[in-house]
Amino acid sequence: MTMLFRFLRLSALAAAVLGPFTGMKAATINVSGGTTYQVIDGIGANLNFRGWDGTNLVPVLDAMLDEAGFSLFRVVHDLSDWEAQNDDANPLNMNWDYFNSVYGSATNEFPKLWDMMAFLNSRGFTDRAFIAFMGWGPDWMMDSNVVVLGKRPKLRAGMEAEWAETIASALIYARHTRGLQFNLVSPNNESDINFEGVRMDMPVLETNATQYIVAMRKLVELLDAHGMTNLAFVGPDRSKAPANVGYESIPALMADPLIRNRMAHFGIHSYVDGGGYTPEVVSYVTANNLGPRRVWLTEFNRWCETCDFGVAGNYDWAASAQTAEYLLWHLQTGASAAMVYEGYDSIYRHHNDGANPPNWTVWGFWGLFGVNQTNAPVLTYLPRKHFYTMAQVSKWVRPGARRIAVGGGVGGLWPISAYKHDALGQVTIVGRNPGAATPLNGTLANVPPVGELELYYTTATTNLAYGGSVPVSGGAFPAITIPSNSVFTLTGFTAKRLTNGVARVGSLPPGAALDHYRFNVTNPNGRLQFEVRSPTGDVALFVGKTVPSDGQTLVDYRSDQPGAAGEMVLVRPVDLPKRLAKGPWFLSVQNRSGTPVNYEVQVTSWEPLALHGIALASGQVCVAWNSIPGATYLVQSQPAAATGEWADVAGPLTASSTNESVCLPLSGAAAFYRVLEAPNSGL
Ligand SMILES: [Ca+2]
Ligand SMILES: [Ca+2]
Repeated sequence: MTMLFRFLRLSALAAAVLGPFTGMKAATINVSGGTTYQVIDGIGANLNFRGWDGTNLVPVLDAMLDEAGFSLFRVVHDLSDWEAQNDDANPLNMNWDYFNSVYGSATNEFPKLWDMMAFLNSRGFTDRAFIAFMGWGPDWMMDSNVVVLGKRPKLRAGMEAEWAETIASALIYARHTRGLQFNLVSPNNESDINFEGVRMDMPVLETNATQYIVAMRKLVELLDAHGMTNLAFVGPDRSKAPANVGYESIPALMADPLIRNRMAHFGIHSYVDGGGYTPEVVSYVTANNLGPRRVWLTEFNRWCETCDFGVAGNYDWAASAQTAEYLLWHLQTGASAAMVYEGYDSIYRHHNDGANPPNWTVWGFWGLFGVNQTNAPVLTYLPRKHFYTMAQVSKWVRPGARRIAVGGGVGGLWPISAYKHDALGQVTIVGRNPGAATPLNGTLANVPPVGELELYYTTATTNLAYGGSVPVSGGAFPAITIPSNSVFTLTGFTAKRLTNGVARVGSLPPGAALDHYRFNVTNPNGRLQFEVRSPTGDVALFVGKTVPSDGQTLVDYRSDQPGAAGEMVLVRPVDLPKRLAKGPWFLSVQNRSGTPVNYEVQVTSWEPLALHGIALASGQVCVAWNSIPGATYLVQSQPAAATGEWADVAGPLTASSTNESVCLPLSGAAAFYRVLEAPNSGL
């Protein structure tokens, strides 16, 4: 990120923040789903590839996915100088002997980038994680007449195709050689200034950003020539206030048909309050009919003066609440996505420590997760408070949600915004209460028919706490107290409640219609069985933690047998992508047939799998365990002189009762036996 222009817009901010205050009193709001604004594409974080060592960041990413519900990641690589010598004299010909050695070498850092993307792919992030390239290029590609702090930050005239070859070759390697899945790229970070990306000529008014446009055209042509026609851009990811410099080069990008067709969304950066610079760019995009492209904050946060330069920032409650306020402002002024800078503290090579001569490899301390000790042999990370304030928004404002109108008297609750998600059957109100505890009541119109609103809140002393619920009746909800000095979320789902072990009957109209059910998990150590039984046609079962699945983008687990077969999903504490944990879990049934379907649905909470008998009888050993009817099991054995090698000795077998056993011939003097449950075993 950059420190430029961060103090702009403060006057506008003051007016916007002060306006809604009418003194601390009860708030009565009217949420109107009949007035809709932008659709939400996702909320998430920037993730620096350099921190990846294969395991240390897994708990951090787990928390982002499970606790905060992050749905969009910008995976950052710096620098952009890896083509240290030109691969050959022709930028249209990729010398793969050379590039393979760069991208496949265990001694350089690229494997970290590929492995991290592979991990995100494995967690279902195939089109919701994209690479962003930061920092300057190799010396030979850069302008030797522009030297700043001993570096060459600017692309040399005529080297646009070479820059494009560098970037394109990495993306081609990622997809074709590593088999990584991604559909977006952020090719050049903050190319309007020194060091943050490869700086390119951009005249003052930016409507004629010649070098940048030429370079982007070359990139499109190279990607097309290598079959990457479906890889689209998020950009331009500029550093500056768009109102002053022509809306972040968007006019120039959109004036070029080749680039225009590849622009997926407009990426902008903002480290100021009041939504800056989101309203200007949203207005420009709307006024010029540039949809379906939407405005994405590819970087945002409250400003931290020292965080780029190896010095920790301020992570106290007021500062942490600001991260959520900024996020709410961006959403409230029309942004469709926002990725915080950044997920965890990490090392960059394009920032310097400000000393003379500068050190260009410094820790950045912007993280939602703070590194415990930078010189530890294995880095560990702990969540900072702004992880939780941001989660108040990201956990419940889901991809596909649409922002809707909030009217009435918000009292001191500000900023505040509301969303509806028809496919999930959800309505959400999220906001900040900077003052005293405030009773909030109101009306809901033209939103999914939820039976109640549940309150979750984060304060200086608690994180994502449950604050009780209020019923929704006749389109109105009675007062519920919003805790003082909090970031809060009121959310409701149309999902019907399920009781442990009690079946419910449902029916679905033809097509892809969805029914949602909710089950509250109280035993996180056991196993949860989600079932659809006796469907009269083809159905699919989706299971989601925290929020229901829309059947497409929010699927944690699925069972999709062909025809009129039952469906079953088992979730255990060790299962991925979402481990069994306390709190609301959702089961969604989708009609996959062309006719109405009736079915029975049930959730059963089981005790952990355990052997409860092992006995010798007439030359055999009999092993018994507590089983789940319909689940499949493997019995394994190894000799008493434990080798660590388990061999299958029975199964897979499908249990028909809650107490299965097998008897096996004895082999050797003694042996170990164990029983495994096939993960997510279906009927
Ligand atoms: Ca080259
Ligand atoms: Ca070449």
